Amino acid sequence: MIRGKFITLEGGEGVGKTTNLAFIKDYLEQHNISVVVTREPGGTVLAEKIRQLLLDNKSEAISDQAELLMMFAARAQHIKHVIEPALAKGKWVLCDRFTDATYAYQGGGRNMKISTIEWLENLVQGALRPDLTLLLDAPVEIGIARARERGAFDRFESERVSFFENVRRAYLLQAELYPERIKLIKANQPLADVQRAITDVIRILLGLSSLNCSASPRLGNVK
Ligand code: T5A
Repeated sequence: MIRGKFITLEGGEGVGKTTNLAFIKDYLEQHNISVVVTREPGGTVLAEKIRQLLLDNKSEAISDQAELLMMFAARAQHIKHVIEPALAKGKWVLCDRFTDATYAYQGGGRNMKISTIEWLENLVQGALRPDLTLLLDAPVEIGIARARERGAFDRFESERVSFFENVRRAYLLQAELYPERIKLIKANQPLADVQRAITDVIRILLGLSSLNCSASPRLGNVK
């Protein structure tokens, strides 16, 4: 059995991860690939309960340490019960956020030590890393405006703009550190153009194209 591929979608609030996850799933299925779609925090019964606790903006104040550990507790369940079994069966796993979100939100947003995140990443994931990460990037105000249209904000969405600017910076730093894995997609363009850029990247992963794609990990002119 050939192990499946692990693809993650990342980016700030409202950049279009959920929208494009459905698009990628359809595209892969058209190429006869069996896909498991999942998300973080979440993906198992227990991890979804942890998600509810993390997103509830009426709960008691959650300390930064507790938030970080809850993210990795949910991730440990998710990897054991969903991600690893699917990959082992040859399925491709398409995940809405993964550990790059922890580097961005808890590292960049909450200013938690990167070495602590790395330690937890190694503990919980072992050698597991995504084969491909699509980082949807847009100016913070665009993502927040899109998310606002959906209604009430959750605990993260209620943060200040400076928090999201730090999150965005941390995501872009991740892309700079791992240019082979993380492909930057400009998300502040019409959806059809976003999806064309995504398709270019996925085609390379499928071995359908080796041409230079329109998405680029380079960080110039990201506005
Ligand atoms: N978190 C998560 C951490 O802090 N640490 C971690 O380790 C992890 C894993 C999870 C929260 O948890 C935090 C980060 C998050 O705050 P979430 O629901 O996964 O929350 O994340 P959100 O960003 O809140 O998800 P959203 O659903 O808000 O954003 P999406 O999925 O990026 O956006 P989407 O697809 O729902 O699109 C939003 C709107 O924009 C439109 C869509 O139609 C939709 O209406 N849209 C476009 N409009 C115009 N042009 C385009 N190109 C468009 N693309 C989408």
